[in-house]
Parts: sequence; C-alpha cells; structure tokens
Amino acid sequence: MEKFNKKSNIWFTEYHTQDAGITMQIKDTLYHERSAFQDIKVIDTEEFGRVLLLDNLIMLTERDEFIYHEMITHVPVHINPGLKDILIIGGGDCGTLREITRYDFIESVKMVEIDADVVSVSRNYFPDMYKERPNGEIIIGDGIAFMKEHKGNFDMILVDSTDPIGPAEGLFNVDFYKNCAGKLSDRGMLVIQAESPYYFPEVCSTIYKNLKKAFKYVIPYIAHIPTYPSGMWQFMIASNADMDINIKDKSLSQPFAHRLKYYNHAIHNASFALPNFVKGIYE
Ligand code: AG3
Repeated sequence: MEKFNKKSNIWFTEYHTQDAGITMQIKDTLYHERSAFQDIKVIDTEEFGRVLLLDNLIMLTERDEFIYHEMITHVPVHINPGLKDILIIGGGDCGTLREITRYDFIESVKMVEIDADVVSVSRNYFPDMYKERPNGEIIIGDGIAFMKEHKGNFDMILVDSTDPIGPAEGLFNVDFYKNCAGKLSDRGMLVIQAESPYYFPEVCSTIYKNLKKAFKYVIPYIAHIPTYPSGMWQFMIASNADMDINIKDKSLSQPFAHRLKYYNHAIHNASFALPNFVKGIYE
C-alpha cells in the first residue's frame, strides 16, 4: 500500500459481512443529520466524489450512480414501450426520477418518498440528481400506505428502496407486492432493486419467492455497480401479463442515447444472463 499517497487518512467503510466491505478515503463530511426515519450523511470522497449514506450504507456516489439509475429504468421501459403512468416508491435522491422523465411519451410520474430530508439533501448536494421535472410529481409520504389508498392504476411501479432492514422493510413483503399487483394496468410491471446475489443470496431468494406469490412472472436481471456490496446487483421485473425481455422498440432511448453511460441494447440483453450460482438461487 506504500505506493498510494494517503491524503486525509480518514476512511469510510461499509461492511458487507463481518469480514469484508468497501472502503474509501474521505475528503470532508458535508452534511450529517438524524431525520425522523434514518441517519443521513453526505461525504466527499477522493475516489467516488460525493456519497450519500443512509444509516451508514452507500445509497449512491456521484461517480457510479448512473449505473443503478439507468438500469432500474431503461431495461423495463424497453420491454414494455407503451408506458404512460409511472409510480416510483422511494427514490428520494431523484436519480430514478431523472432517468424515467427522459422519455417524452411518459405522461405522468409520481414519486412517493417517505423522508422529505432525503429529497432536500439531494437538492442541495447532488445537483445532477434533483431537477424540477414538468411531468414528475414528488409526494412525501409512506409508500405502503399510498399503495393501499391510491385509486387508479399505473403502467409501471419502480421500487427504489434501501435495504430490507429499517424503513424499507415493508417494501419487500408479499402484502405490499399484492397491493402493487392490484394497482397495475393490464400489461403493467413492478420493478424492484433486489440486493446482492453474491453476499445476500438468501435475501434475493426470499424477495423472489415473495414476488412469485403476487405475480405470475418474475424475471431477475443484473448490473455491475462498483460501490454496492460485491459490485453485482440484482433487479427484478414482475408482472401478471406475459412478458418477454426483448427490446420492442430500439428508437425509444435514441433522443438521449448519447447521454447514457451504461445502458445500451447489448447490455439490455446481457443483463438477463445470470451466472450459474445466481440462477441456482431462483431454482
Ligand atoms: N437504493 C439503494 C440500494 C441499496 C444499497 N445497499 C447497500 N449499500 N448496502 C438506491 C438508492 C439510489 N436511488
């Protein structure tokens, strides 16, 4: 390690197991509070730029957030191109909102985030994430209650949550998934982030089984995100309508394709290819 020039020598580590984690050198702590729901921190790091930590877990970094946000949105949009009404549950940093509102044909996007402070921290510290969006509406409230009370259907529900411990726990259970299934239009889909298949196979397996109790079809896909546990991240698309993963219309992302840094059509297809140990989780 001598060859590396240590600057502050103050480090942040997120532990993924008792014995392993990811570590990065901190330049500065820019913000820290305990909101009504969680501990919120913004650190500035040498390697990854600004990093948003919720309960000391990495939610996003300026350098690699594009991967998660592109992959949770552009993959499902390309298999079901007629989307008009979208709901995002969570996603307070507004990265998912940014990606989904790139499509002109999407008429309305509601984002229901439980913690107003996450939205304001994003507004103040992550200028590439939060922007006023004409077809996007931010609602501060509990996503679980919103799903129970809301009348009317969505063409796609995106669950951009934290890990299944803490405030997001209820977003991974069967009741919530059934509520979502009941609020989807005919060809509607639920899309969720589903953790690391490498470190947390039993979490992925439980999520998959829970989804299967509410949906006929559940299709897992993968992205590589350097700052999340193991760098390999699982997403799942669930639907009660027949789904096929092929791109239906290659021109959908054309107007902004030059701004995408991860998603392209080859990645779309490749993301559904699962390594054998991951396939094994879902058999
Ligand atoms: N949602 C958080 C993914 C979970 C990361 N987990 C972890 N680091 N242990 C993404 C928030 C970005 N919108």
